[in-house]
Amino acid sequence: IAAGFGSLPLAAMAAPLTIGFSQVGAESEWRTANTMSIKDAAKKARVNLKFADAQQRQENQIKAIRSFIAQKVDVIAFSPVVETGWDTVLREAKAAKIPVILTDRTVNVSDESLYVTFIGSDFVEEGRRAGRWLLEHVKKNSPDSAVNIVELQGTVGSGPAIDRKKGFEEVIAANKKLKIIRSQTAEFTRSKGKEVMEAFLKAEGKKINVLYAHNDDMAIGAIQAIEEAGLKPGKDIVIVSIDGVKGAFEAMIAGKLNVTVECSPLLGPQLMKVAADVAAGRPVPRRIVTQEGVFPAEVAAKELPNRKY
Ligand code: GYE
Repeated sequence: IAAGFGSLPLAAMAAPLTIGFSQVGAESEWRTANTMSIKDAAKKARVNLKFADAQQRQENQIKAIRSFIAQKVDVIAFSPVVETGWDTVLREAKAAKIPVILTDRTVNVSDESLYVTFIGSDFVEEGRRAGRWLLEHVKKNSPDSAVNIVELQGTVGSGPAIDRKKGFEEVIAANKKLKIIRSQTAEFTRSKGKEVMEAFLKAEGKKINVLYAHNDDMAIGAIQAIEEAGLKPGKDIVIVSIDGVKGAFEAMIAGKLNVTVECSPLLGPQLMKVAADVAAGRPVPRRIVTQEGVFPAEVAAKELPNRKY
């Protein structure tokens, strides 16, 4: 028989790739954009996507992964809500010979062969970028005063919360006048961001000079709390956050947020490409890092029309 289309085995022609994807939840604007990116890219790549929302609970993610194994999907992808506690279920996937791709967040496992690759941002570097912006801002605006910082952390035990704290602390250590006076989780959500900021304001009041929020949604929630306390966000309290979602650009244009460090959620197209490579047995890099920038309030109006999330 002549080589070519006619000689392809039926399975290779007919069967689209099936990917089981376990998403963290719908906690932030970032997450919504990430989910859309994955669903859109799957459609474009004609991938059969089985999508499960874990509502921020690890046990739901473990259940979803087990169900993907039972359904014999070609590839499992997931964004792990926390870093630890994945060894058992990932060993089950490995035993079933289903490759696992991590997107957005990574895991802490004893056996590195439990996943093929991790596509996502460098969260320590994002924390450093936030810290560097603040050091510069302090140098220009108030080089001689003490700077009291409050910090809203992301989900306890999650990669971005751990790493964004670490990178920021590492950089601000260069100036002893900068001090984190309160730090608490607000679970990456607006409502918690508002609630925890209210508590910070009650405890520390006008002592607070800076808010560092691990994501824009918590910063946006905190902005409401600051306004309700009769203070001016972006002025009385300088606000630094991470993600770069549209809501942050709007807050910057309104003068209520000072800077956002970009973290791109648009991981769908890369995931589809890597999943196809993995399923075909082609080698893929162990780590795929997202490219990102830093956007201060001065450029917000010019940049907003270019934003895709
Ligand atoms: O920054 C936050 C989201 O894992 C990078 O999760 C992601 C983070 C993002 O809820 O907004």
